Amino acid sequence: MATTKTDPKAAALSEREAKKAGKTYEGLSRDQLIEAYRHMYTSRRVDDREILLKRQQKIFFQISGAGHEAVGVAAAFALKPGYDWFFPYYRDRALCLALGATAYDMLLQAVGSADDPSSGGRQMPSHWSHPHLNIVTGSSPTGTEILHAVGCAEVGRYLAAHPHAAEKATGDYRQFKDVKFHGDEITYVSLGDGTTSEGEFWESLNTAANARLPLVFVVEDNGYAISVPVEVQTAGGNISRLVSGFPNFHFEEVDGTDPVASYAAFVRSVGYCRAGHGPAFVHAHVIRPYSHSLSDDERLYRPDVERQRDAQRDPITRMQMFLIREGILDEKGINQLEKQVDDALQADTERALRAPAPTPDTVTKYIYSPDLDPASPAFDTQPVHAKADTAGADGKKAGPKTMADLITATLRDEMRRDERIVIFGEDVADCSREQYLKQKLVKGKGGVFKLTSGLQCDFGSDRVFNSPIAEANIVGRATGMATRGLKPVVEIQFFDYIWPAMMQLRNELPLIRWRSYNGFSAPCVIRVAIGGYLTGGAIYHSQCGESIFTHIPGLRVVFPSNALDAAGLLRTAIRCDDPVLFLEHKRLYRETYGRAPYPGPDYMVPFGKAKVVQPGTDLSVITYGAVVPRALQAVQKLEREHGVKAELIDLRSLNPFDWDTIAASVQKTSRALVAYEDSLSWGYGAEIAARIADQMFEHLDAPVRRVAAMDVYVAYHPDLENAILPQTADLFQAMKELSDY
Ligand SMILES: Cc1ncc(C[n+]2csc(CCOP(=O)(O)OP(=O)(O)O)c2C)c(N)n1
Ligand SMILES: [Mg+2]
Repeated sequence: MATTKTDPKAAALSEREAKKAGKTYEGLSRDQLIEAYRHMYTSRRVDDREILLKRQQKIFFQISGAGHEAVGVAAAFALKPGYDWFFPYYRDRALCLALGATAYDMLLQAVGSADDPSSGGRQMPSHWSHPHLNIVTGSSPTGTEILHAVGCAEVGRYLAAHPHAAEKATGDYRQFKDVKFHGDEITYVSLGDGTTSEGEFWESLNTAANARLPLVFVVEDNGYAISVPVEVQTAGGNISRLVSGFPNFHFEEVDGTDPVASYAAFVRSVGYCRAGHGPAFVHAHVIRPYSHSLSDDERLYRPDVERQRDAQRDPITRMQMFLIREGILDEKGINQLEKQVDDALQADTERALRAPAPTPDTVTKYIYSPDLDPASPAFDTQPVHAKADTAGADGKKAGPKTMADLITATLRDEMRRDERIVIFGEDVADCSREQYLKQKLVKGKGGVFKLTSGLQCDFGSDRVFNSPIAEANIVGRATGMATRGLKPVVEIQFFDYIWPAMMQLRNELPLIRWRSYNGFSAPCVIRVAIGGYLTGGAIYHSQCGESIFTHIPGLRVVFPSNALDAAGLLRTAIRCDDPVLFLEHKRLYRETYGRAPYPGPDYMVPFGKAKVVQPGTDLSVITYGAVVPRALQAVQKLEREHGVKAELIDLRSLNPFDWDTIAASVQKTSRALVAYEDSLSWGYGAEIAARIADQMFEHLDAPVRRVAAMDVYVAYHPDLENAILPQTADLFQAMKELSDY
C-alpha cells in the first residue's frame, strides 16, 4: 500500500481554509455571499446596459438601482420569496433579482415588449410586478404603495382568523380571485428618504404600529430626492430620529452598502415581525451614483467632492474587496463570475430587442375584469319579497323601507354570504371599545348616517372597524387588501372629504389590473355619502363631483336614486370583480320617495342599465340621483298642465352608462334634457349632452339642454342653497321651453 507523507505546513493551511470555508457572516455562508455578489453585479450591469440602450434610443426611459444593491439582496435573503409579500420601489432591482425575477424580465420591460411580465409594455422600467413571486405591482407616485402594504399585512392576520374566507367560491368575484396566505407571512415595503415626506408614509406607520402588523418598512436613504437633500426633506436630517417614538416597532439603522450588516439588520427585523411582535423599520444609508434617472444630471447640484465621497462606499466595489479579503473569491473568481453575468446579459439583451412590441388593439384590455361583466344578465335578478307580515333581513317587519335600511340590510346579507368582506371607515363601527357593547353600556353608533349600525355586533370587530380620519389610509389599505383577495367595502364619510384619497383613487385602485396586465386586481367597494338639498349642509357637506370619478378608466361609478336600486346595485358592486365607487345621496337615505320592501338576499341590478321611470313621447329627460324625484315632479306637472309627455330616464350607473336607452329615447322624442345636481360646467351631463349632439344630430328637433347647479359652491342659508341647486321649477321650465322649441 502506498503511503504519502503529509507536509505539516500544508496541513495547517488546508485546515485554516476548511475552517474558513465553514465560516459564516451574520449567518450568510460563503456560497450565499458569492450568490449575493452575483445578484448585485447583475443588477448594476442591467442598469449599465439599459443606460446604453437608452443612449442608443432602443429604450425610452431608465432609472437605476445603482448604489442600492446590497440592501436589496440582504432583504431578499432574509425574507421568503413567494411566501412573504413585497411592495418594492423603483430602486429595488437587486431585491427583485434576488427574489427570482430575471434580467431578461427587466429588459423586456425596458423595451416595452408585449412579453414584459410586469405590465405588457405599459409601465416604465423598474416598475416591478411578479405575481408568482408575490411582488405586487408598483406605480410611480411616491409613497402610495406603503398603504397597500399595510392592507396586505392585515390580510394575513385576517385570514389566519378566518381560514374559510380563503376558500374558493363560485358565482361572484371569488371565482376569479384565488387567495393564499401563511399565518406568519411578512410584508416588505420600501421607499426613498424623500418619500418619507409624504403623508401616506406617516399614515402607514400609524396603522402598522397601532395594529402591530408584520410589516418591514425599508427606507433606502441615498441622501437625495432628485436634487433635494435629506436635511431639507426631513427635520433634523435623519428619519430614524423622527420615527423613533412610534410604539411597537423594531428599529434598525444600518449601512445599506454593506450586505452583511444589512442582512443582520433584516434577520433581526424579520424575526421580530414573524414572531408577531409588530412592524420593523430598517433605515439603510445607501448611495446614488447614477443621478436620479437618465433625465437628471446630478453634477448640477452635487459637487465632485461629494460624489467622490459616495463612490468610496460603492457597494459593488466594497463587496469585491470583501470577497477577496475573506478569501471567498480571488480576482480570477470574480472575473469569471462577472464574465458569466456579462455573457448572459448580452444574450438577454439581444433576445429582448427582438421581443414583440405590444399591438395598439390591446390598449383597452384589462381596464376591467375580463372574467366578470357587471352589466351582464347574471347580475339581473328579480326581487323576492318577504310577506308583508313577516320579518325582513333587518329583523324588522317587512314593508317599504328607506334606502338607508336597504343598504344596511344588503351589507348584512352579503357579509353573511361572503366572509371575505370587511367594512371599515370613519365611525362605521358600533363601538371601538367593544367592552362597552358587551357590558351593554352603550347601543353603538354604526356610521354617522347609521348605515353600518349593528354590523360590528353581528360580525365581530375584525370585520367591521373604525379607521383613523385619513381617507387615503382607507382607500389605500382597501386596495392592498383587495389585491390579496379580500373584499373591503369601505366608507368615505362625506364626498366633500374624499380628496385626501384622490391619489389612491386616480392612480392606484383603478389601475392595479391594467398596469399589471391582469397580474393583479383590486375589486372593492368605496361607499360615499354625497350630495346636497340638505338645508344646512353648506359648502363642505353638500358637494357632488361624480364626473371627476367617471373620468377615471377602471373605476365603476354608480349613483342610485331609490331604495330598491340601491340594494340591487350595491350587491352587484360587492359581487363584481372591479373596483366600484358607490355614491349614496344623503338626502335620499330616508326620503319617502323610492322606499321599497327588502328585495331578498340575491337581488341585483346590473351596471349600465338605466331605468325608464316614466315613459313618454315628447321629450327625453336624462338624469340620476336626487334629481330623479325632482324631475319626476316636473314631468308630472308638465303632463298635467300642458299635456306634454316627457320620458324620464334614471341612469342609475354612470360608468358604465346605458347609451342604448338614451339613444332609443331621443330617437323617439327628438328632444333631450340632461339634468344633474353637480355644477353645470364640465359636469357629468356635459358628456351625455355631447354624445347626443354628436351621435343623434339628425334625430334632434331642438338643441340639447342642460339643467344643473350653478358654478358655485353650495351655501348654508336655505335661500342660497335653493338658488344654487337645480329645483323642480328649474327643471319644469327647461322642459317646457324644450317642448315649445
Ligand atoms: C407624488 C409624487 N411626487 C413627485 C414625484 C416625482 N419624483 C419621482 S422620484 C422623486 C424623488 C424621490 O426621492 P426618494 O424618495 O429619496 O427616492 P430616491 O429616488 O432618492 O431613491 C420625485 C420627486 C413622484 N413620482 N410622485
Ligand atoms: Mg433618496
